[in-house]
Amino acid sequence: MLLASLNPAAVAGGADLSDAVTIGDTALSRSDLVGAATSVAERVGGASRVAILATPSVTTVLAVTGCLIAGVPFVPVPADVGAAERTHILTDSGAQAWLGELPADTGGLQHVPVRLHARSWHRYVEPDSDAPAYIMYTSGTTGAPKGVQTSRRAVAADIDALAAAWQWTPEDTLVHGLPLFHVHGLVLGLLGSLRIGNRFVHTGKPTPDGYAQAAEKSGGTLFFGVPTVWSRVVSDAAAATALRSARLLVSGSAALPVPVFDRLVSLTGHAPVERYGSTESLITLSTLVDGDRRPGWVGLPLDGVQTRLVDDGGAPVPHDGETIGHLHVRGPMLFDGYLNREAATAEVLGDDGWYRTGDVAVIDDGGMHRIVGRESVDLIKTGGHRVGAGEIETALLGHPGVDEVAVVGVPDDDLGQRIVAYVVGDTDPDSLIQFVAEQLSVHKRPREVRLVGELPRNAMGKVLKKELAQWD
Ligand code: MCA
Ligand code: AMP
Repeated sequence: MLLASLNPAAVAGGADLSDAVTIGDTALSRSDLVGAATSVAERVGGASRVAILATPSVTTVLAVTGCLIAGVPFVPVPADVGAAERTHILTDSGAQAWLGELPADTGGLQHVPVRLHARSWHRYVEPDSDAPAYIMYTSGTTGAPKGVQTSRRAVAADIDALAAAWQWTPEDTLVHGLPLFHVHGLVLGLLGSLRIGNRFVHTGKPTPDGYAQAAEKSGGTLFFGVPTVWSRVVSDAAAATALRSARLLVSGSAALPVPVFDRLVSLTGHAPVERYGSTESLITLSTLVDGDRRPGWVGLPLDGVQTRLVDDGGAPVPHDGETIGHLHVRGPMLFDGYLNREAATAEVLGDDGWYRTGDVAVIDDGGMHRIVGRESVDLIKTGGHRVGAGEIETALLGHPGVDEVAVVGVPDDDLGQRIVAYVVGDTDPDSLIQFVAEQLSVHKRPREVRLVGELPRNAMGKVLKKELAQWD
């Protein structure tokens, strides 16, 4: 059973937990979860796909859980989604209804409410493990986001492999405040907890203070964060000190700067575990709770994972800790392709099961991996969010005051990279930032828009983005 801790027979037989999920001031017991989510399942059963506005709320938890009980694939929609992105996700996914919370504009879809106090004790047959669990939209280098189809088997395999790597057990209390529309917060944090059977505490936002309080008041043992979160934690000595009582701090979704790693060690007493993955592959590499946690390195292949490092011609490169190659991964947690995008799927996922990650890496002679960077400058990681430069450029070109545009990720101490748009045109920067926020997700807004006379281009007319990124 995918959500093993919610087995109705076991819960009815006494395996309840009064605070299985806590978000803000609301706690749900396991029997609340089973009863209310099964009632959701009854209302969505038979739908082919539903959209869930994935705010950090118990409504989202019940909506997601209900879909997994009924075997209805759900489409998590970013809580801060704008008009163009929402229309694309709804149209491309073919979602038939909004389940739970509603966005300001429903796009004409019907609404299925989630009722916190409704209960059903119907027993559903566990859906086939090959069936899709969800479709999650993620940005590529160009074009609109693609729907990543992930099976129930992949989710279960990834959580089990992480549980082995981190000695994650029902005794843990997992804390995070990350969005519930990405793999990190939703799949690892929430579904991981419902599979393993540990307490789950969501802090609303991943603030240092929220994490410190969850350590002190909720007895948090396992804390998840993107590097921006850890960087903010080490800037707040009191919050960092409160995390001394934790068992394990885990960082992922982007590179953790070595100075942040070192500061975490000195302030919290914990060397963070780093792990690496993507929306497409889920998590494939991690350092181990009882192994080497080396700053700047993301670890060893998880159970069932194989990796390979190849040069531009596809030939293997040596595992000497220095030679850089393209990283490919294979394992039971990989996605089943992009929805409606056969060609795009074939570009990254071979018939032999290898996924071309788009990351460049080195591997040492002990099998430890270090991510060196991305193949493309057009995929930006900002605060742990993956954002395609092309998607923002397309949005900006839709503004009447914009003639030409190039979007780049500029190194940023807090966010890893920050989004900067260079624009040729006649308009004011603030209105362009607002325009992007209305079209796409708010977190895709450029931090800065710089108006320029022309963009640097090569003889073929292609914008020299590497040069632009250094104009800072
Ligand atoms: C932001 N603000 C802006 C702009 N951008 N205001 C004007 N113009 C802008 N361009 C505002 C924000 O709305 C916010 O306002 C304030 O400035 C601070 O913003 P920010 O610095 O972004 O802080 P934040 O809102 O606190 O967000 C930082 C964050 C967030 C909490 C780290 O980026 C985050 O939740 N990241 C996690 C992403 C994640 O989960 N990734 C996993 C992907 P106000 O305070 O009023 O709101 S899954 C993945 O990668 C794979 C599978 C893996 O390996 O995990
Ligand atoms: P996303 O699709 O949001 O899932 O982003 C996946 C990408 O995030 C990967 O392809 C990497 O470029 C990056 N990433 C994830 N985890 C790490 C990590 N621990 N270190 C460096 N980069 C990472």
